[in-house]
Amino acid sequence: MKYETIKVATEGATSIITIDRPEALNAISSTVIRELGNAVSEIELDDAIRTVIITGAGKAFVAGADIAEMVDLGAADAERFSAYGSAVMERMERSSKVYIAAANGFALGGGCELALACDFIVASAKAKFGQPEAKLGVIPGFGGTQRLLRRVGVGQTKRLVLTGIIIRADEALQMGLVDEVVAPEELLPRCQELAGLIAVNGPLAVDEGKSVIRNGMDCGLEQALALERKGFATLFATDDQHEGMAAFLAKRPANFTSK
Ligand code: CO8
Repeated sequence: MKYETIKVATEGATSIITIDRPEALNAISSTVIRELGNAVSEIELDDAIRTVIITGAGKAFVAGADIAEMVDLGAADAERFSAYGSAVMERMERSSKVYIAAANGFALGGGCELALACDFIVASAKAKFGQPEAKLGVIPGFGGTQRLLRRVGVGQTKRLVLTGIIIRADEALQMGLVDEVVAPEELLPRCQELAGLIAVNGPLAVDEGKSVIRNGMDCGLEQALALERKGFATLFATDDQHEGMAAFLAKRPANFTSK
């Protein structure tokens, strides 16, 4: 598919999506979110792709939703924009692919929310994070209040959302907003390395693990543990479980078939 505001490059089992509006610090316009949604759907259908790295062109990851487009939005249009964007983020979160945010620079507002919808956030030491929407008279609208809450707890979420402060990558790491901080030149290689570690594992196991963690987060411990038990047992009905264990015992690499 041809895109105007994003680039998609696939190499082996990894696709790299680059948000490509550097002149506007990769702000998420309605075109960006539509194209991102289309790319996510297209990638979902490709069984050969296991991981997706999302990054930004130039000095920013994504500096938020496009303020020039939002300034004159009415409430109904704002709700449509928010619902569409939230659905894209949910599709990533529920995807069988593993999404890695390679946060190369400013990840603000909708940009921070996009990173939060990924499974891992790896940040360049130069990256900056924040939810500055209150400075614009609004609140996050792509799931930020809720995903931040689940990642960093209520106190830090309020600190970010109510003050709108912008924090450095090392502080984001300390509070658990990001998972790793690396030197700028190491960002893509590290994300590709993580992608490689995932790609050799059983696809059904990775999918099940992601889904149990995602679904277990929103229920009580007992119910969450039941989800884990069910997922664990389900995998024993697959060829991949037998292949993974047989390969270990035979001291050879596993050849998973997703069956
Ligand atoms: N939207 C539109 N344009 C932007 C945005 C943005 N979010 N961010 C930067 N730009 C543009 C600037 O206007 C500027 O354009 P121009 O060159 O034409 O003047 C260009 O990008 C470069 O930006 P700056 O000159 O400002 O660059 P600096 O390095 O001086 O500053 C900052 C970088 C600090 C990142 C600064 O650009 C900034 O504060 N940007 C806005 C950050 C922000 O407030 N983001 C939150 C937006 S709201 C949001 O994301 C809500 C998400 C939920 C949506 C739900 C739907 C309703």
